[in-house]
Amino acid sequence: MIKGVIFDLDGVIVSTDDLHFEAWQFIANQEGIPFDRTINHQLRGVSRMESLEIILSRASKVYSNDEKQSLATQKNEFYVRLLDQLSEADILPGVKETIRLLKQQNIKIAIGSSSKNARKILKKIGLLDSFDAIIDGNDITYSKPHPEVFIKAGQALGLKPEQCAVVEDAEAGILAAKNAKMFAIGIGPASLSKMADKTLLGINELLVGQAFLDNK
Ligand code: G16
Ligand code: MG
Repeated sequence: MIKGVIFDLDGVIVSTDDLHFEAWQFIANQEGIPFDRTINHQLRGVSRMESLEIILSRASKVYSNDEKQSLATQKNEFYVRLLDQLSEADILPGVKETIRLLKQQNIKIAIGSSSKNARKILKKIGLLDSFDAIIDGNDITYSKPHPEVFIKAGQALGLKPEQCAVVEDAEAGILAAKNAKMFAIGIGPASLSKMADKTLLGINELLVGQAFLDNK
């Protein structure tokens, strides 16, 4: 029986993909490294430093750890400035209704995000106080597909893994949910995932017949 739903943030609650893209493109251009939306897609759900490594794998020069740290900081400063444009209007369709429905049914809800900017993003879109727990990039040592973020979110809700469902847009996140022994729901790009227990075209489908709740 599912008693809690853990939501990924970027790509599930709000789409910051384009903002990450713009910020990484600035770094890639500055360094003369090829970068496009296909490469950006590989960065979904992946931590900042791992994202940088993926981008630098196409560079002709070798970067020192200090240089990498500096690039990651520059990217984040650029990205955080872009986050200032976010508002409640950027909440993805169906999210607010889904939260309301789950609360009505006494289902606990949490955020399980790789982003160190998760609280800032939630504040900008007006959802900071909507969740029973928030576990983000500041709380974890290992990023998705490691299950740490979801295990900690489940614990913060006071629930066992089998009582939790995870909603994810990234393959790495679906794997993390399965590694946490939770029910994995893939939306958006992850709706193609073979590892997901259930796939939906959008979060609003969670409302339809409470599909996944009925299943468990
Ligand atoms: C998000 C994004 C990733 C990003 C990561 C780290 O994860 O999907 O593209 O690299 O956070 O973000 P930051 O640089 O803000 O710490 P999620 O798990 O919310 O999808
Ligand atoms: Mg995501």
